[in-house]
Amino acid sequence: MSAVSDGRTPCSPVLVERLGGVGRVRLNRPEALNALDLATKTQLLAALEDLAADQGIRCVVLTGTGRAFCVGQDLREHVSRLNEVGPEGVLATVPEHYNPIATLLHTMDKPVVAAVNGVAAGAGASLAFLADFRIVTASAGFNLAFAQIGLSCDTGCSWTLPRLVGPTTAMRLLLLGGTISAEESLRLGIATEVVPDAEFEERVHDLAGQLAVGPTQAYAAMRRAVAYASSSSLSDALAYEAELMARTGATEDHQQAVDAFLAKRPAIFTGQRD
Ligand code: LHQ
Repeated sequence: MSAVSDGRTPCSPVLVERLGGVGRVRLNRPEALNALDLATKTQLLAALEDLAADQGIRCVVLTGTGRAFCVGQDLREHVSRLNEVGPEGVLATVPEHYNPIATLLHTMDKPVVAAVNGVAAGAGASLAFLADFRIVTASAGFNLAFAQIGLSCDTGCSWTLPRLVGPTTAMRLLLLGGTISAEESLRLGIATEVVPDAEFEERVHDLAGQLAVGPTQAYAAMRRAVAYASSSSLSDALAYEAELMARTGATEDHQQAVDAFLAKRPAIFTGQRD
């Protein structure tokens, strides 16, 4: 496990671990429920940039230390910054930090797993919504906390949440707030899986390991195709699918996988760009 800065700082707010093709980013301010202060946002963005660019990393896991996944913006820092620089200065963190973090999580060319180890609130919930999988421990929950502090929503949740749960439920969750349980998040389509607390780490490890030996280029293309199709016509989506099929059809992974299929042996994917 290494900190983003020098690999040795024990109290770094963001820890990064690379193991077997899995890059795990751990928000590490348990005393503040992994609230996002400036250092945490800066290091989270840097960690995601590193992992996105690292061809040896074929799956990214985002999780938290302690009893929370992430409770969004650090409101203590927010209030003191409001007093120092006013709303315009403090809200610049949205385009400066939250938006690039959201964009990276959504566009990196590898699968992203949110390992929701505890409560996810505000922008913390939004981060989880950007992942391909939300593995949620049974005692966790989600809270769209923005309205309770008189703010609109951010970090992409106006885009992700209605796509996950539909517009009616998205508006209920945003306007009324409150914590929804892991089980309700599963029923609503937010959680991919809810796992008993004792089995959570192992399930995340197994899933990330499975994704990290998968067809990374095909996974990347699927992420792009689904994102593109969500705001395009059918004919444009078909054209983009054709382009991506041509690209993935030219990979070594595809060639060896169809050979393996015909030879009735398991495929071994390298995930490399050809
Ligand atoms: C916190 C926080 C927190 C600091 C709990 N900060 N300390 C973008 C741009 C710029 C500005 C603003 O925002 C954004 C995006 C956003 O993310 S806005 C949304 C910010 N997040 C929230 O509003 C969530 C606030 N927290 C809560 O509603 C609750 O704490 C939840 C539902 C997450 C958990 O409830 P409990 O399990 O009952 O825990 P608690 O409320 O007792 O909190 C424990 C401690 O953590 C407590 O401190 P204390 O010193 O009393 O032990 C809280 O003050 C602190 N804490 N969230 N975001």
